[in-house]
Amino acid sequence: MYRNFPSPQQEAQILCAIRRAGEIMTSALEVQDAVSAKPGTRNYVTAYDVKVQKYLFSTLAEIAPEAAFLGEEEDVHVLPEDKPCFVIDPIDGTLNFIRDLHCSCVSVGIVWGGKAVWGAVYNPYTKELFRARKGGGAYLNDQPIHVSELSLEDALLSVGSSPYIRETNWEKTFAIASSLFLRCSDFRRSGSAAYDLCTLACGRTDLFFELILGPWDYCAGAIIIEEAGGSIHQLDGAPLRYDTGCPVFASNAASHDAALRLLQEKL
Ligand code: LIP
Repeated sequence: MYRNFPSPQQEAQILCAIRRAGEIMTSALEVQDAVSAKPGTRNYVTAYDVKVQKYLFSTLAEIAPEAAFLGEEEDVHVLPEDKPCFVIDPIDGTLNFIRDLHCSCVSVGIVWGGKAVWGAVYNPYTKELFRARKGGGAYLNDQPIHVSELSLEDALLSVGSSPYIRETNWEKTFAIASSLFLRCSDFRRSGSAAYDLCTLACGRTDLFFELILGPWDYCAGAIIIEEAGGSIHQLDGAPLRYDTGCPVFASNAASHDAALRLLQEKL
């Protein structure tokens, strides 16, 4: 059922809308005057997060009226099982966006029957558009991408710090990061989980974990990693959930088992 959605025509229109959403981000003015707080520690949202989400919801509804929507900036998050659902983070890396760090992305995934079946992540600062369809491969700007073949000892680790609930997670986050850091080549913290998952999919990094993320953070990146030959699941090995947030571990094939063993020792 999912192989035919979105159709090639719909996909072209969706990707055009995602690029336009990126233009809304990069043309934003006075961002720091448009910031408000959300529940949690230093959890921010800007008027541009809301503007991009509204734009994508309305535009994609015209392109694919058969689909439902779940967006980070909604008050209530409901994932229907019986139809395709766009799962959207309008600006992933909001703090980076507020501080003009040029590492924020538009992330649009499609979940159908509880699985990610299509996804696109666009970094408008680097003009990098990552995309994948289940069974169709993964691409960066229409060029095929694949995870690296580096083992744990040569792996570059991306870490997510779950800052909004740092009080309950920081010790485990830093324990896992330290344990992996002592065995791999180094670690990075970009501030955008969606971008971290895509850099893993194209072989620039090799491992990623974050103790809690929303489905909008990882939905698109998950199908892109899977189609690029990598693996992504919860820290205990369970499949990702899209009806709620969950912990995320992603890897290339070569470093997966050794890294997961080290990580699970710290759970
Ligand atoms: C962010 C993620 C990041 C994570 C933050 C937040 P947001 O997404 O991309 O990796 O550490 O807690 O979830 O909130 O900027 O869309």
